[in-house]
Amino acid sequence: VPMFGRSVEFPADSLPQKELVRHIETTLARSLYNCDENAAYSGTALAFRDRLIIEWNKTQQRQTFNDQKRVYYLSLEFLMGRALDNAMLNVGLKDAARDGLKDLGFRIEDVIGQEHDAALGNGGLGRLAACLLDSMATLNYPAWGYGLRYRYGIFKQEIVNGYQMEVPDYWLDNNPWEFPRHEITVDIQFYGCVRKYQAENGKIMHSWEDAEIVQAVAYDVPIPGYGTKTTNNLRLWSSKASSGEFDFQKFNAGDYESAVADEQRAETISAVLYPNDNLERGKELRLKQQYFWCAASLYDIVRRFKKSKRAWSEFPDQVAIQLNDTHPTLAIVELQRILIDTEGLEWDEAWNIVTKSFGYTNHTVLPEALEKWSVPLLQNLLPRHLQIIYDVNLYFLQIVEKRFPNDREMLSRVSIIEESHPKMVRMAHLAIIGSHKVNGVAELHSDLIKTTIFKDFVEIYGPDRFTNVTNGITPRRWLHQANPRLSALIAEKLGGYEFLTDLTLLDKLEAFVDDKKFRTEWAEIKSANKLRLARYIKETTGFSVNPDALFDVQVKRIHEYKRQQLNIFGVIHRYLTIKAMSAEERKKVVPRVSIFGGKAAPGYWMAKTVIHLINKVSFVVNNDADVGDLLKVIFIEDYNVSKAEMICPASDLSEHISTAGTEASGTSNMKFVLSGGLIIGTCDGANIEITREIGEQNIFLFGTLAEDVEELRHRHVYGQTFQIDSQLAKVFEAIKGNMFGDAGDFSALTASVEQHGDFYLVSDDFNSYVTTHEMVDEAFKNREEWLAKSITSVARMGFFSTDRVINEYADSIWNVEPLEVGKD
Ligand code: 26V
Repeated sequence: VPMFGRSVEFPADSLPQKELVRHIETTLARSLYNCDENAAYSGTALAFRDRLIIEWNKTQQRQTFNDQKRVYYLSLEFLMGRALDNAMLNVGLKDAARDGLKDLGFRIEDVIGQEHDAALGNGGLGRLAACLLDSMATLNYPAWGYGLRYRYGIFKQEIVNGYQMEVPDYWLDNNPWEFPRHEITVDIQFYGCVRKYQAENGKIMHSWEDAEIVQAVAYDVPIPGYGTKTTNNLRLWSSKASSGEFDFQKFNAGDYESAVADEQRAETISAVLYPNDNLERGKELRLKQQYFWCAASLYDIVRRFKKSKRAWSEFPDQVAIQLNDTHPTLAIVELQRILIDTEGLEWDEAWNIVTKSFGYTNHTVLPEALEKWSVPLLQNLLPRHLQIIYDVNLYFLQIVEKRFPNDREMLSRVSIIEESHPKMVRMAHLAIIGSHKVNGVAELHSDLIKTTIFKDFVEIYGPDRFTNVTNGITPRRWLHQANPRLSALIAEKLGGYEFLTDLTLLDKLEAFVDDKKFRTEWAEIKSANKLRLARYIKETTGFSVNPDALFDVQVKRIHEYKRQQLNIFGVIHRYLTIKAMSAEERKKVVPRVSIFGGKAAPGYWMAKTVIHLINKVSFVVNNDADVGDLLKVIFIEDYNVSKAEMICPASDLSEHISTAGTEASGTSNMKFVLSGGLIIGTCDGANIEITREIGEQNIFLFGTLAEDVEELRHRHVYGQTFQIDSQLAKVFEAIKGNMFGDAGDFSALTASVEQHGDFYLVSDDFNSYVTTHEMVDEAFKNREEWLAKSITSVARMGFFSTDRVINEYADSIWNVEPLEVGKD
């Protein structure tokens, strides 16, 4: 089946092999005789990089020349994973590279496997940003990503004696995918004070003085689109000591030590990605990161706009800035500051430009994740910004007061400033007030923010400021790259790979659901993917798993709201049930492999305890010969993007079981279904829309509904007695009886349910969870039915492409048009 790609356009004498050999011999200065897999990787990457650069330059030239509205996606996280396979797919010529490498004695998969993941993100939010970049390039939108170039990405997880250990992820050496732009730098100010002065025209102005300066240096990463020449830019900022007068003087004065210390302090800003996901800690360094990156990006955006010599009023017609959560909210304040303090605009004129330019995406309703910065901290670090925030708040509250006279409660609820000790700046309020659109990431989530955390703002601004854009995933990485055989089988049936750029075409697969041969091929691909995972599990954990067993997977960040504890309690229940069975009964049991993976934030004790319990259960169950193949429990170390690419295609069932109303969307649910896995899930996030699309007969839903959560929680705390589910009580007895090692290690987990109000409703949902798993077993016994569900589900997943997502943002929030490269 012919692929998209551009191979036809390259002359035959410049095939990858020739180029990669040239790079190995000249760029890397290595002989082919001592070329190892790593050198083969570097040579291949450089060969493909050459192709990308040409189109990247062309794209940038054309976008500059055309000078139409651009999108700027500001995100503190871009969880890109590996780049080579993606570059091969988008440039074309992967087959030629495979042959060339084989000639040299390498398997292309092994060479691709040499690349270190670019892991500049925690989880869903960062990976979403990466999928959106892929779709923006594929759809030819003139778009830039802006982020931080962390020296250390998310830590590497090692499991030692069942405990998580964190190892630094130093990933920058020999990264062929980034281009340092030492000539593109921005001086960023911190601390100092504000001076008022009278300008020549008599106007009172403000200047920010005596600030410390840190330099931002741009590093660019090409983002190729698929089936197009568009190659967009991801600009990551790295911090460096500014080589100003100051340290020069120190140097000359012989104060070498302190000059070096200053340098290190500056470099610390972009040193490390904060590994918390959904937990705000209010650390000064994190605030520095945020401002450093916002200010550098804004300077860059404004500089580009000013080149076109347009009037400031045209800024929102040229620039759309999307805020990925509240992390970049200071960009709103920074633009206002530039416009009034440096460009001399009037407040109202400036503020009008600002609000028209920004859009804000909310990714969580968890109160502990909502960012707040203390006023004293801001006062010290960004004195001028704090003044502007107070002014924004003043004008905003005046408007609110007019609309809702005498409602002091309302004023204090919506104020940007929380009147606590110390006072706090509520970043979400600032983001809403400074943007023209606010969106959630799945229907339920977008409804929830309108009726709970942002309810007052709906009353103030009306419902039109709030909208929904349901998340998606890029089918290039999550179908074609991760599951090439499934992609090829689909292409064969559909007569081409057009579905990779129009995922709704998958619906044509439904015509083949009853096709016996097709079903067999479908099943064979799933088996092969499971076999590969089984081999990986054997290699990395030493445990043998039966590849014919039902593979039940939960991989995602470990968090109480995601309820891995519910899963492992369910596994223990299954273990106890099997142990109590007669030999005859055991014959009817569907063999299972329960697979877990995910990182806990280093300071999140409860999450670490969950990891510990999973590993202890794994040890006990897997070594229990009496249970054998009927149940195995696996914890996969260091779950990341490239492991997800191997794991998702190998699942029969995956778990998306958050307490209803807590998971904003979830995106791995989509990845699993798109690879033919079924899911067990709660009515939460995008599970609800997945159900609507694929049909409720094709998904295993269970548990409390979001609308009932609050009352149950209230009852747990204030009700007569708290009755724990009887089956769960047996699980707790086993834990307390030291079945999985010292029960004291896990007392926080059982106490959370029994004594601390079971906030996540583990006990309430336990029975329906277990019962639903029994239905899964029954369904799995009927192989043909199961396959029909699998195929039908994939066929109906067209909606969940980030291509659809990007078109929605472009139409309803950004108002930008695509621009094709290579066309006039
Ligand atoms: C928040 C914070 C708080 C401050 C410390 C560092 C930090 C780092 C990340 C976050 C983001 C939390 C929000 C988040 O990751 N949301 C996830 O977004 C996904 C994409 O929209 C969505 O699928 C998940 O359901 C949602 O949990």
